[in-house]
Amino acid sequence: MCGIVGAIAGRNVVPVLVDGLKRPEYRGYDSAGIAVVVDHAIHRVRRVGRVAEMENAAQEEGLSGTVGIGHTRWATHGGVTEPNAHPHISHGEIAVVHNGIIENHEAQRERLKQLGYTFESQTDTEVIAHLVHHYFSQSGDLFMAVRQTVRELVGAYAIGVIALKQPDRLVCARMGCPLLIGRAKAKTSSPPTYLPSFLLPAG
Ligand code: HGA
Repeated sequence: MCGIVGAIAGRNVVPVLVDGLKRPEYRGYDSAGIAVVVDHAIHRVRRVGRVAEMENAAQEEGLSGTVGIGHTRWATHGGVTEPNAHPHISHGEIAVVHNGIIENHEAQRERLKQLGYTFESQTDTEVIAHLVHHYFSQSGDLFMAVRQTVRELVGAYAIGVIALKQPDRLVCARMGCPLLIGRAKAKTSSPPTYLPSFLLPAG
C-alpha cells in the first residue's frame, strides 16, 4: 500500500515530505520519491527501497524547495524499478504522485502517444502526468488542468500535482481513495505568499 504527501510553505518542505512519508511506513511499500520545484526546474529523487535511502540521496543532492510532493509505492502496474517509482514528471514541467489504480490507462496511453507524448515508465500513473501537461499547455492553469484530467480518469485515486510554471500551487484530487488536507498554523502574522488550491471530486 502506498502513501502520498504534499506540502507548500514559506520554507523548505523537504523535511515535511520525508516525515510525512515515514509516518505510514508500516503499511509496506517498495520504493519512495519526492519532487520539488527549484528555481527553473522540478528536481526529483527516487529510490527503490526504504524512505531512509531516498532521504539520504535527497540530502546528498541538497534537495530543497517551498512546494513539493512525495510518495511511497506498492507497485500495481509495472515492476519495482526506479523509473516506475513516483513522482512521475511530464516534460520537466508537471510532477504527479498517485495512490490507486487508473483503469483506463491503456486507452489514455494510446491517445497520449498519438498526441506526441513518450512514456518512461510502465505505470498507469504516468498518463496522469501527461494529461495534466496536455491541458496545462492549453490553459496555463494547474487547477483547471487537473480538473480536466480527472474528468477523463476511470478508477480510484488520490493524486498530488505540482507545476514548474505555477510554483505557488499544490493541487490535490481524489476519487474513492482517502486524502487528508491540513493547514499548519502560521508562526508569524505576515500573510502567506502562496496560493494553495484543492480539488475534491466526490468519491
Ligand atoms: N498504480 C500506481 C500506484 C500504486 C499504488 O497506489 N499502490 O498502493 C503504480 O503502480 O505505481
